Amino acid sequence: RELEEDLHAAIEEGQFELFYQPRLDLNSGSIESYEALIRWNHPEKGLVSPVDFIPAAEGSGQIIPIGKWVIQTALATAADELPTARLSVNVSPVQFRDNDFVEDVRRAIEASGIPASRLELEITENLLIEDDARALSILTSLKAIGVKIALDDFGVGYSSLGYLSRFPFDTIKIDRSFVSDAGKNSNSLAIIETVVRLGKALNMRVVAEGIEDLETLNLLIRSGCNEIQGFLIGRPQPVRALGVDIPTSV
Ligand code: G
Ligand code: G
Ligand code: MN
Ligand code: NA
Repeated sequence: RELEEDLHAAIEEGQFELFYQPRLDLNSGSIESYEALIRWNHPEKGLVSPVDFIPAAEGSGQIIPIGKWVIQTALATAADELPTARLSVNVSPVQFRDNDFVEDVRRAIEASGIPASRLELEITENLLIEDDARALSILTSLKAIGVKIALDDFGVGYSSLGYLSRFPFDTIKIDRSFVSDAGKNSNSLAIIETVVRLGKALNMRVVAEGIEDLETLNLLIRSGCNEIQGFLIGRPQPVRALGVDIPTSV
């Protein structure tokens, strides 16, 4: 059977789960936010990666109910299990451009009872390429609700510095390809340091993703970025497992 057919049952039968990966704030030295990452416990195939089913879900439109479930579930976790943390969730371009998206986000936040500022939506540059005016209008409406907006995977794809001046981002997430390279490629490190300065000048937080070893950790601490994320800090895990192997300070 096609993955797409199985997706129909997945929400109803509770086969999706959110994992949470810590983001370490370098100023306070503590974990103040987590990125929510979806996992699918498929009845026959076992754990299916979002890389394999998100494209199918986007093609079939299933990404709309799935994306809604992700936001509702992350907010419920923020209310019940992680009551002081901020949570970021990934938003698909298809979901972002759905006519009901802003209203769905607003309602989910209202139902959860938590401040909108504790939710950050991660979007990618490729979502901004077409119809700038519509993207700007959606982002402006989201900002009016009070949610934070992060530009994910920054520096790969159709990066345009113009996006940083046109759109109201709170956070820039430097793509992990630059981070994993920083120790051996001085150009990658120079790009990271420049994005950090750019973020400061534009009043946006800068998060470096994909820190896997101590050498990279030290480079990134010195780069002056605001937060770091990566397997060294903590792997994505179910909420019940958080705190087991996560350092609370560096
Ligand atoms: O967690 P992992 O490295 O397997 O994620 C692989 C990809 O799937 C990443 O690009 C990530 O942004 C994306 N992804 C993970 N969770 C979600 C989600 O809830 N919604 C969307 N749209 N993408 C997600
Ligand atoms: O596209 P996005 O940045 O949302 O992708 C997040 C994905 O990156 C998650 O699926 C997560 O599993 C993965 N990830 C997080 N930290 C690391 C890391 O240190 N190394 C690698 N290789 N992947 C990571
Ligand atoms: Mn992300
Ligand atoms: Na990313």
